[in-house]
Amino acid sequence: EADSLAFVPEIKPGPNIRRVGTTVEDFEQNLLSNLYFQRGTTIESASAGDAYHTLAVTLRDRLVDRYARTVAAHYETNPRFVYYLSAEYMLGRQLNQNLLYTGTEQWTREIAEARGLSMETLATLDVEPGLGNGGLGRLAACLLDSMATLDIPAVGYGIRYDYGIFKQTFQNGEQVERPDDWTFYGNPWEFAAPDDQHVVGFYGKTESANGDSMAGPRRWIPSETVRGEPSHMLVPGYGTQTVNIVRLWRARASRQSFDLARFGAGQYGEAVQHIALSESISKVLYPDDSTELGRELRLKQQYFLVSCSLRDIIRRFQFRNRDWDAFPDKVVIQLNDTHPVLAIPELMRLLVDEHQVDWDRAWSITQRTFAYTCHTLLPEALETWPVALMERLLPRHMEIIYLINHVFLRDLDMRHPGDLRLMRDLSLIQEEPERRVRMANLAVVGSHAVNGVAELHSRLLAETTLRDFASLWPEKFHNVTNGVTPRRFVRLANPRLSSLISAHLGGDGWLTDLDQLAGLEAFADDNAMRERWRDVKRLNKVDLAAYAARTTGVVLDPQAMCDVMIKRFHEYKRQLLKVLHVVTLYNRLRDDPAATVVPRTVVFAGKAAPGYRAAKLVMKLVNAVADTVNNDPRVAGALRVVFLPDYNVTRAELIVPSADLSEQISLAGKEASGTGNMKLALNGAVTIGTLDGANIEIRDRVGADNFFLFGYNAEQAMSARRSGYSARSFYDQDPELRAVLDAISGGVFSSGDRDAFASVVDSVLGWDEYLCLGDYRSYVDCQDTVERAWQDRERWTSMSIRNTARSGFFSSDRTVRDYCRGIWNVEPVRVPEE
Ligand code: GPW
Repeated sequence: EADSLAFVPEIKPGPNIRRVGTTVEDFEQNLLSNLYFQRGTTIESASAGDAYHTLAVTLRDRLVDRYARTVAAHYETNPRFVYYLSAEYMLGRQLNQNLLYTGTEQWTREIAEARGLSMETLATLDVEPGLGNGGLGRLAACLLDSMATLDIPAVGYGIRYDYGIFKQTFQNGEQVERPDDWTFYGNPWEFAAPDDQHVVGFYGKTESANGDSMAGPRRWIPSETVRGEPSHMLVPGYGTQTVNIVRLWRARASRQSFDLARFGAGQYGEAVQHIALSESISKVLYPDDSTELGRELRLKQQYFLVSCSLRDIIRRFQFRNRDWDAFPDKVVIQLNDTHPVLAIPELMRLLVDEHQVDWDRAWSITQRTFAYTCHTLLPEALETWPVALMERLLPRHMEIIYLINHVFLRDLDMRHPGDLRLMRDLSLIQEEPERRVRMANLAVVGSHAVNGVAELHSRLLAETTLRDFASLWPEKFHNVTNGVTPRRFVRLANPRLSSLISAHLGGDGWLTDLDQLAGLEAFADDNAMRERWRDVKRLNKVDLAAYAARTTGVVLDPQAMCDVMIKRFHEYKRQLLKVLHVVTLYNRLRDDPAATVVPRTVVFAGKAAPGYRAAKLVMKLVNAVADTVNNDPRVAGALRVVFLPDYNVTRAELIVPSADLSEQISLAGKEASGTGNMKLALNGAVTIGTLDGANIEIRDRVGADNFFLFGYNAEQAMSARRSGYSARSFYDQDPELRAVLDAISGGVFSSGDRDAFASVVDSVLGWDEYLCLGDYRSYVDCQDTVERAWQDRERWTSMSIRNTARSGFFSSDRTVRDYCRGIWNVEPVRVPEE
């Protein structure tokens, strides 16, 4: 049994762990004591920031107590752990979550309000760590929440970026990015763990350590090193004692990096240059979502994450275990897309070169340890790295990848002799036009399980993108449909709806057993319930309207239908199709101001990758249309368009509860799953959507009557593209569509400037990968059906209730259970109260 301090993971269990009290008096005493000792101030001289910080660390103290017991239970049980590796986490604000999870919400409210501090002020001071781009990062956070809630021993590993996803502002309707210095005032939720640093190498050369085989052991002599310094945030489960952690690595220069001689010579910039260069690795999150941009620093980030995390995992393994063959029994590593796939050659390197495990045994351990989740079907999102870059940056890893490939292709040739096409397509190395490493192929070859994130996505992966792998190893391929945590996205985001649900279900058991929502079904046609359901929506819309007025000056009508499209801006998601619909409505109102239309508020929110010109121009068009529409008295009262800037988790929690209509209009076959679609349905929004991603499963469950379906299905979209899709013909044949495009290109939304949006119009009229015009008529007609449905208030409310009642499946608890049974083969470990 390893017992030296160096081997102790996190907290060592012991008899002297301090426990927090259980009464409101204890809690108040903890607050006062933390204010005094942590902030060095008294209640009389405390600022709002002092109060916030004190509350945060006091809640953290309560979680530490549970965490210590969790570590003790895990130590005792020595279970199989899930290690979730992800380049992104979108955790959202922590304060309200931790108040809820520690059951101290009411106490805090009383204590704060007695001193004239509102909970809203405290919440505003809580900063959201924006360490991700969109769905992939938020999914990681939902899975962490559900793993803790289900008592699954798990650690999330990621990068502690100094700057998270940029802050979005608008100038002249164009997105302007500002840095997100999220730790400017400090981060009370994290613990630094400087004793657990690891050294990470880059560049340099390899040499034989014993013999001359590439199968090792070999020595890698890096020419550059940085230190990875971890800190962790606590990840509590809801309604349980389990507290897991998410461990984030930060790059630090080695101690000798400051060049004192240069500083003495007055060369201040040069004196710190080396530090800045090393630390740039964790400086900033790449703001690109679902596109690959192939920058060297990005590859360094990926290896940095992987190298630190694997050493940490091995250290934790060795704390309780000796035999390498037991590694896969104690460790499963889930790869969140291809960003952390270098973990596969890295584990091989550590086993073969540093722990003297022979190649074949190491490979068996590696394959049994890893599982890979793919989150896309877009070819431009599949990562590949130039062989030349890999050889320079990670020479030993490149040797290992070659050897993995060699053995894999040799076995492939035994099963399919002489099939050169197959060899070329499945090789880990792409040859043309330049030699590159295919990270998805490496992931599939090195893992025992591969999964897509919705049924359609998993099917299309197996039929298209990964077809040959799926026929080679059918048993490797799984589907695990995504989910979202009901704690954050219903209970915390929508307290009014939560109370109403609990009142009708006789308690809040649904928060950890979301299928219980089915019990609402009985009230779907109940007049009193419908009345209260509408009241909740209306009050939520009043809150949203207040926020919109304060931040954008746009005045919203809480009686109007709230039609929301909130997600990253991407051509495949087709915000442009939504704009075409808005302009259609605008044209109809201008042509006939007496037309009876359903009053509608269209809410957009989302960021675009800073270099994604097409998406940014669509964004500018949204703002231009909003401006024109909102300032035209002829449509006042009927149509409002608002773009809420800086979409993030906090903003989602504000918008989702107010939504009546959820826009999920990606071209079928392009959106892997979607998770915003689930959050909105759970909060009683009715979806208008295509048969894409998880929309299909949502429609299957809520019922075709409670879902507005339009557009091509995935097969039709593929064959339309193959058989020469002609956007022109739609333009020629549909006068309403023609009027819309003519208005945009004629300068109606750009003060007469015909050039402003010419390229947007050209992109849908020419070769449009996303078939916007092909789906236009079907979409607009479907929106007309939506309006007729809205006019029957009672029927709409019943639809809304049924959407909530039938969406229990989309809890991330169910997702985690699916992973546990189908892929991880892990068991919960119960943490005792005392
Ligand atoms: F391209 N997703 C994302 F697959 O948010 F890597 N960022 C990404 O870079 C990728 C996927 C990647 C999203 C998918 O677009 C969305 O459909 C899915 O619901 C989400 O990942 C979680 O699985």
